[in-house]
Amino acid sequence: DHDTAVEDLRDHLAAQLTRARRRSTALTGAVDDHDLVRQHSELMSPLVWDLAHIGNQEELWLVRDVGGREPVRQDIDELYDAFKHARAARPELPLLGPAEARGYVGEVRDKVLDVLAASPLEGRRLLDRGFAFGMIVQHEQQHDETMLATHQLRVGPPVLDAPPPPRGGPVGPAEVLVPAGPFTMGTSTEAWALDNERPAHRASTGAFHIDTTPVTNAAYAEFIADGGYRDPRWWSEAGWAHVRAASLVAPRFWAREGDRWFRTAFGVTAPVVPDQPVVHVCYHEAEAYAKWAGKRLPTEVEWEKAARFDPATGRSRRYPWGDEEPTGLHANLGQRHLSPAPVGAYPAGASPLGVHQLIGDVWEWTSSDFRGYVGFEVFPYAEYSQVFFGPDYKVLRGGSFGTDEAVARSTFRNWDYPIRRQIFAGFRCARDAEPGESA
Ligand code: AVJ
Ligand code: FE
Repeated sequence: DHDTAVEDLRDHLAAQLTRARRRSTALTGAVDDHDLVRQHSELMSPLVWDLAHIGNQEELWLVRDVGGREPVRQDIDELYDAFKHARAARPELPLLGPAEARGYVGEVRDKVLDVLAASPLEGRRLLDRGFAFGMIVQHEQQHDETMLATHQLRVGPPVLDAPPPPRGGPVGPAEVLVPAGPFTMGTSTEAWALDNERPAHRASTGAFHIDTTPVTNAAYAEFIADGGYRDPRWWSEAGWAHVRAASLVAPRFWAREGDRWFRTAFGVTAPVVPDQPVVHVCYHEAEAYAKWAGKRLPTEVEWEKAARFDPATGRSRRYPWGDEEPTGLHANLGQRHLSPAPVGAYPAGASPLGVHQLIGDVWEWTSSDFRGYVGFEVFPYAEYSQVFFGPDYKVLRGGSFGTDEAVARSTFRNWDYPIRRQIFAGFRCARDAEPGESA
């Protein structure tokens, strides 16, 4: 009945908050105080900023707005407003120190669990199906992935640990044909979908082929060996300008020794694994590879159709494999492993058309700019999505090994500048079907 359903939702929300906090605690507890306050890269905040910012967002939305309680630390709002200070400037701010930051997030969390226990979880849109709590869970998990990227940029002995990913397996043909026609894109019913995923709407594509797997290290190394980084034919004008200005010769964290490539990940240097998806490439590199391969990147619409459309029923699924939540058999998510898994490692996660590893492993660059869908409405704040709409950002889809399952829906949209490589981004290719070619 209704009361039981509300109690179940409350338990679920508390469990998700606790799970996110366990991860934040592990990521910030793995290093000493010096490493917490240090800036490991101009592109990233000090880890201690992320930690207190997680607490501050939680305070703003759940303690003050939803709970209507007195502020815990109104005096620090400005320090942890991401729009007030660029990441590069954050180490110079009078931030909370490591012990203070831990105390602060703990105090906020205690109040939030109190607010949750008393909340009717209905009555205003922000509370509907626990949205505000879900938004804060996702906010924390997204910053946890950002902190994982900071760990990847950190220099020093390894501090994070995880079992290796499962072995690869057969994946069938290299590409599949997705039929032309409309499908339902986006969602109006996913409880925790963020504003930019809404509303559900009909979108259409022509017939296209899409790779059944992300592009592997082995395939990408062929592009390098073929002189891809030195040949302007493969690059857009902006891409060619960038590859020269930044002296790019290989994915970030790759180094050559003789004729072999090595890769450093989380403090461990090892030979590049041929059948793992390539990771830490920017949009320009993805686009150049695709052109070299005689293909192109998928649009965002094509990516979502490949990930959700079930030709047998005409329905859009929640995930490529169906409507059930991800498990460790479906996808490489949640920092369960510290690298992408070899292609074919998740046969249970394949789509109806046989496309593998759309969810998890690596974020996938699409050729689309980040824009609101027709019918987009800001909810609950413009600084989550709307202020980023426009031609400056490219959309990435699917989530990485560092993305939590609370975030990695097949409608979820990520975005970044086309030059960025510190995120866990790779790609897969697509191409138009020949005229007359049909499934
Ligand atoms: C959706 C990953 C681009 O980290 O900038 C975190 C998520 N928004 N805090 C980001 C986010 C506000 C966002 N991305
Ligand atoms: Fe944030």
